[in-house]
Amino acid sequence: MLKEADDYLSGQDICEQLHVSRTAVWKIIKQLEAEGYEIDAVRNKGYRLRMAGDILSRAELESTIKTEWAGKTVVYLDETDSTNTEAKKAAEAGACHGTLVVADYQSMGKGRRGRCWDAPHGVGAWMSLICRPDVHPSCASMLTLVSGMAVCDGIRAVCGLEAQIKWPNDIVIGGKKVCGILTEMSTELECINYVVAGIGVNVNNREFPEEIRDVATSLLLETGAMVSRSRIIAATMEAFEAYYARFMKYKSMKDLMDLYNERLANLGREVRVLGTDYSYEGTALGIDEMGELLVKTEDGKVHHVISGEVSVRGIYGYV
Ligand code: BT5
Repeated sequence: MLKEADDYLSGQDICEQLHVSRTAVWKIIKQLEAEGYEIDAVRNKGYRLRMAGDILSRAELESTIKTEWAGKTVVYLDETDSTNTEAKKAAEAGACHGTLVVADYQSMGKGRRGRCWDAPHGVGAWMSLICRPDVHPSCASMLTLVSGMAVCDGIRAVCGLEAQIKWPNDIVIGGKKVCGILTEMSTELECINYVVAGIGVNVNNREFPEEIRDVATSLLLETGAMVSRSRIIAATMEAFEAYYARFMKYKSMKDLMDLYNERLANLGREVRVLGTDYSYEGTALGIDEMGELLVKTEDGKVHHVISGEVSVRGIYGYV
């Protein structure tokens, strides 16, 4: 209510709308202040939210995320090993489609193939969205691409930064990684039980561990100002919901392919495709309807690269 009010909101109005006592309102105001909100309380006028800063809590997220289903139910944790692990547990226990697990800190953030994700306290949007799509398991990897588009748009909407996608699972700004995505799923025969789309956005990181200093960046480092994590999460959920609907229409990237390719950092670039026992170089032409990356080699042949089986590196740098 405070967020939506332009001016002071009287204690009486709050009490009447929420059907609670003045003392209950006062207690909640104190609790919000303890979480970091700055609230002016003036006699005969009421309460006014002065600054929300970069607060992450369940109440903050639920009041910022304005979607139909994506992130409508939030599980917020101050600390966890990995939001993906937590989301998988919640999904096993029956959490509904659209449940979002968010943590302020991850002690064992996961990257792909057992790699680690650096997820320090208070600076990142570390989140995992549970989806229960009625698609064949072979289509699930495309949700990584859908998530990538959503993060890209979320960053653009909140910060106005030209974020791009490095196929299949990184978001980059100026050639540096600002976000990584790890999609995991549980299947049964030909059906998907659930998919967990794990998204880690570096929002207010001022520094990185030495190993990734040259390749990583954050929204704070790129804009020079603090960015609200809840707004990034909300904008990502909004974009995800819209793109997900378009993905589900054809159960493929058919309707999203062109928009994806517009955001593709690799487009037209020389890349090296690394398989387990082979590698080749070529030009990245964009993705096809199934989300595979098309790479044209010198002999004119177009290869369809499937995510998960290979890695794609830029020949002249990270992208
Ligand atoms: C990824 O793996 O990029 C997927 C990262 C997914 C993280 C999210 S956070 C919420 C959810 N919960 C989880 O436990 N995970 C997801 P990959 O493509 O394998 O890249 C991992 C590599 O990125 C590492 O080996 C480092 O080189 C680099 N890296 C690690 N932390 C980073 C960071 N904070 N920013 C940029 N690069 C990082």
